[in-house]
Amino acid sequence: MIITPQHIHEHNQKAKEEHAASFSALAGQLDGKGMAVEDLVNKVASFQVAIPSWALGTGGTRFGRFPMGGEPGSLEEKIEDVGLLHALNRSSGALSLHIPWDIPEDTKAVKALAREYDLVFDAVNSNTFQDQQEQEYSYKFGSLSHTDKAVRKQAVEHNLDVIRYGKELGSKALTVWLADGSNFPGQQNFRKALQRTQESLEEIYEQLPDDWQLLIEYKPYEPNFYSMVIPDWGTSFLLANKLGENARTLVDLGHHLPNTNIEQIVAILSMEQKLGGFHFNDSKYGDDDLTTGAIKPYQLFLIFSELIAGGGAGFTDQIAWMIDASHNVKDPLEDLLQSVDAINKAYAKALLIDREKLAEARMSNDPVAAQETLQDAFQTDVRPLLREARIANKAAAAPLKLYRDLGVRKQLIKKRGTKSIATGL
Ligand code: PSV
Ligand code: MN
Ligand code: MN
Repeated sequence: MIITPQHIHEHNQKAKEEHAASFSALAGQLDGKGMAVEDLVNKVASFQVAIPSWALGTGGTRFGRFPMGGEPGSLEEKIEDVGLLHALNRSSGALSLHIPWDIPEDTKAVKALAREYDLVFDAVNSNTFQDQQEQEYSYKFGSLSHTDKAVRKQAVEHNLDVIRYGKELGSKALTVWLADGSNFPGQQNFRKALQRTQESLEEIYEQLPDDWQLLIEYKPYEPNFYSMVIPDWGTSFLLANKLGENARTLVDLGHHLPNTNIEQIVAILSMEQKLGGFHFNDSKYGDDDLTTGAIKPYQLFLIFSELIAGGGAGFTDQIAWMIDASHNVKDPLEDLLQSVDAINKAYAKALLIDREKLAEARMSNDPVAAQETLQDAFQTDVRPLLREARIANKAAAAPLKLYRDLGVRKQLIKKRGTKSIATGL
């Protein structure tokens, strides 16, 4: 065990005094505003974000990749890495698999190993955007939308296989992201491509277990640069509505054209009970997959504000939360710790919004008061609150610090070598 309860305990003992002072100052401030501090701590402490198996290695771009060593080479090692994160923050208790990058050979053993680290399996992801060696037909010109029925059938079958793996692991959702689309005007019949996609999704949906969700992810461009079959939330929402109650839209923060008002999309989807999943990351230009909260923390806060407004107390259990990021120059595990922290921060700050004041400001058409109300919450330093939640959960007061103090990456390199390569993009 790289991180033991003893490590956490010793680390927290050292942080105790400073933390007690900062938390009592914040608690006093919040209490004075009539907020139930204990309730806030409990909410933050129980919030869990899934870690994607493909974000545990160094990402890179199509120009190059600069691996840092100690990367997980097998599913078991990926579970170990997510276990490390969860031991440090107790907020990453789920793992999302991408098939066939992660084929569990012995699902029972894999499930048991995950249980040892207190992890469950979140949404399983299908992959019809790459050709696999043993596969009969190519996805070069699409998968679920392909003009050839045989290719569509192969892609449907793959999704059904993914559901089977997910069932054995205890997942409750299938995420479908399609790279299908076209690179040039005229190449594809938009209507027919969407119609065929819908029919293929219907075949998958028919086989979906009753207590599962089918999450439909959208993306405006890449890898196709003229059109994507599911380019936006409207198209995903349309498909989800046609399929039925258990089909929902998945919002990946990086899958929008610059300056899109994502919080408004979130508001509308959650109002319609069609927001099923989330892929957190941050971006400046496109699908940059940068650390969540690194570029636009205010946007993240506004998104959480809408989620809370729409979902009430139980909203955290109804949506599949996941990070979908890539790391070119950072240690992937450090990057993931930063992302989870930023997500918790945005969530905690959004919980601080004085909803009554905001409603009043809106009703009296007072944009100044509305902005002040949001800023009052956003400018609050919630770090002591997050720390308190972690300490209550027996996580590290400062996960990133403990990760570095223990030299986790060094230990992983020693165990796995400098040349290990993680599967995934
Ligand atoms: C596509 O850009 C995406 O966001 C989808 O969620 C894929 O499953 C994932 O990235 C693959 O890296
Ligand atoms: Mn994604
Ligand atoms: Mn993406």
